[in-house]
Amino acid sequence: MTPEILAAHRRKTRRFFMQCGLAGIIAMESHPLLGQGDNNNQSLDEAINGIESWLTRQDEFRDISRGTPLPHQLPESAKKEVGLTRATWKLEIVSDDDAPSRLRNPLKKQTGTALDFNQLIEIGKTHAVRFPKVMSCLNIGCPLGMGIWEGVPLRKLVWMTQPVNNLRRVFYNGYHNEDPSQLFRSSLSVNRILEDPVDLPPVIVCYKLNGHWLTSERGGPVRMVVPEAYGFKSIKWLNRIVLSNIPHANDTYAKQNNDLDSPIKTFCNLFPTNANYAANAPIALTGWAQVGQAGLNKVQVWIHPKDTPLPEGDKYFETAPWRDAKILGPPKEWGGDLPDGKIVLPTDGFDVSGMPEQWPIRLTKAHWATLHPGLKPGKYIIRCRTVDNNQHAQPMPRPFRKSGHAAIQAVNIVVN
Ligand SMILES: Nc1nc2c(c(=O)[nH]1)N[C@H]1C(S)=C(S)[C@@H](COP(=O)(O)O)O[C@H]1N2
Ligand SMILES: [Mo]
Repeated sequence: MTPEILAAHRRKTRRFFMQCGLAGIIAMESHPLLGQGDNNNQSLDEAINGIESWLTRQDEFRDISRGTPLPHQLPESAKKEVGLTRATWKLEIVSDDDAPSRLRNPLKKQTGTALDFNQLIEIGKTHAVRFPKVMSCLNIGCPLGMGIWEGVPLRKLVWMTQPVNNLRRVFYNGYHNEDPSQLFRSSLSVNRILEDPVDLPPVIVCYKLNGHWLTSERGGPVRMVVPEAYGFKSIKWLNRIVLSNIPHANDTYAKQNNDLDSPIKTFCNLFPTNANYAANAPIALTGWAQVGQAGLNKVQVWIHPKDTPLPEGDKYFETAPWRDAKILGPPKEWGGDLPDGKIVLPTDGFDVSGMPEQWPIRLTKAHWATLHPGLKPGKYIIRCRTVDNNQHAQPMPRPFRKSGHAAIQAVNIVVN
């Protein structure tokens, strides 16, 4: 690294570790910066400088929207009519006809008691919460975007209906062109809504992302956001919540063989690499890691000559000579088009000065970099993997494809 970049990185890293106390400083000193003794590598500097921002602008998320037409592409007049604007949005919270919960006060359009946007914002004035979360699709090997999501805990709205008994499951959907075949529904145990598991923020009815009103493409005016879950639980264009006595999940996503109860996994990828590298010159590599429920302890890289056999009987390459990469500290700028570039406080995981309480932050994204020693001419495969805070190396402890993508990535390169 050039002295300036190293200095800047040290400054921000020191500032960060001051917040963590002495243990953090020791951890940092004994965790040398990239490349052990090879701190003058321009290609590594360039790669690190080119890394995406930590937060994603709303319009730069990858979009997973269903519907014909896509609800966010309806003309403004149609959006107004169907309740997809802040001025016309209404949320119903009702009992399930087939497995009724007893509610003293269901919120219904018919009786004029459905919740509107102003009421939601009013509740938000005293009860809003914000937390960072990576939006990630169970079936896609790359996070869709990183945001700070803001909204009202769903339990506040559930309690407004004055439930009495027979309430075990809560399911919900968004606007779907009023066509039953387009319904995309998700569900939660009522217990997840009423009480948060240790360390997790509440499930929220969300109206802001990165400090701005939620855009139509991101599911605005209002979407559900479930902190620890894959994207399919975070229903967009939310307009109906059903309180039910069914004892099981009834998500639309179950129909495609997805495992509905899987929290997001820890796994990593490389940013696109060169196809060719010069022989005997260090190789700069960078990438991202999704920090799942079990946190992120390490990112590791292994470059294997293509014509050499892989370790036998070792499906997940546990015996391979993995090398630790460096997990980069908090960035100087958060990105994501935050108002004034600042984290709005309070936000879960950030202290009163707007600095992260821990790094990397669980259920978000982190970035990493490494300088791999130069190689002889030949064909190689680069692989990378995470190790979580329970010391499980990717794709363990939950390797099955349909509980969330976490396959070890393999990238071909040529050295000549
Ligand atoms: N109404 C509705 N909500 C939805 C979906 C959908 O198709 N319709 N897709 C879900 C899935 S599968 C994912 S991964 C996330 C993606 O969120 P994003 O489009 O904001 O990136 O939205 C979820 N919410
Ligand atoms: Mo998804």
